[in-house]
Amino acid sequence: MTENFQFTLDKTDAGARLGVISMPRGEIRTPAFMPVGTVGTVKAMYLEQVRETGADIILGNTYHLMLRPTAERVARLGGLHKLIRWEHPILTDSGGFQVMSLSGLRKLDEQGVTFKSHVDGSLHHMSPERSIEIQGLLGSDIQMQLDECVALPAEPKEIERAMEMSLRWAERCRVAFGEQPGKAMFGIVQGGDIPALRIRSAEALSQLDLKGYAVGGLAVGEPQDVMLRMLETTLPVLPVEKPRYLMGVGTPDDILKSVARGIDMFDCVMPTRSGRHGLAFTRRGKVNIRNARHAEDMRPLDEQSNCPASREYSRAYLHHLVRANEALGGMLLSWHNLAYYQELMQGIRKAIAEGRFADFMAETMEEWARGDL
Ligand code: PRF
Repeated sequence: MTENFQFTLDKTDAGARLGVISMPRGEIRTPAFMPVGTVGTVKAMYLEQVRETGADIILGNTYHLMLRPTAERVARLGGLHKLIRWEHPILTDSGGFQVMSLSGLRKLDEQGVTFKSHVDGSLHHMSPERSIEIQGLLGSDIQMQLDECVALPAEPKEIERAMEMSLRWAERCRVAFGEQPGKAMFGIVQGGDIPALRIRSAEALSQLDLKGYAVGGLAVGEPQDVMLRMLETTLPVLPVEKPRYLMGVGTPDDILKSVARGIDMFDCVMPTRSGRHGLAFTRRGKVNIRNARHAEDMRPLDEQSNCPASREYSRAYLHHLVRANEALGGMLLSWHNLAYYQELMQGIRKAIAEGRFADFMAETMEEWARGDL
């Protein structure tokens, strides 16, 4: 544990990086997967369970929490960590991405973004400075700059305009954040699917000497090979000694291939959202538990797992719960999926440490391809 935010890169193997982020609230072993706790809850999970699966950090959302229960109220209640009972690090997304995907009526210009709440229709304005202020009120350990993410496909001019504005917002966020020992603000690379714009964004952000860098604007409608090519273009431009976070990604396959290109951190709703819809991620690929073939199968999802949801509950029972729309079905499958994602990250870290990441990746993908037991 350290007083300051610190990233130690321990080893690189076949493009993959093994490291540790140390900060006052704890250590984050990288490559790391961050479960998404949008409104102050990792949906359908107790945070004790989330921790037990191996999560070192969770994600919260500025957009949702500013609308309800509001940042000022969270601050009066002692901060997000205390309110939700999670003493480990929390990363908060800045709000821009969620405004664009969730709120109605929005206007975006140099000053920031004006939008209508999806909760009660009220009007709100968020500038880069206000986003940082809110993330501070929440007590977030890793705060993200406000940015504009353009969905793909998009016109090059539009991608360039959003990327350049995101750079100006990064500078404003850096000033607003100031010096906060033990906390960090990350910049976000934009630039869509255009290599020259990705490079321009990564170079300009590197000049700001931030504590870490995210790659945004990917997994927004482009094919996986385009996403991976953008990582290959972007990551060599970023400083090696800073953590790199790929926002909103992804499937286990996306994660493995992105780790191979040098990504250190991920977040995604996929394990929890898919779990609530009856989809399980396993060592043997995806399993749709709603499928009739599970109706009388008394085997668990994975008898080798450490997670009780994976090891002790039958597929027949999970199938029944999900079909009957019972809350427990979503709870057990979210638990199983988060455990699987953390088991994957643990396997990745161990493989890098032992210098066999390339073999681990090939074997893992082979096992997914073999299909369900
Ligand atoms: N920007 C921010 N949050 C994000 C994204 C982004 O580009 C993405 C894109 N995959 C997910 N979450 N601020």
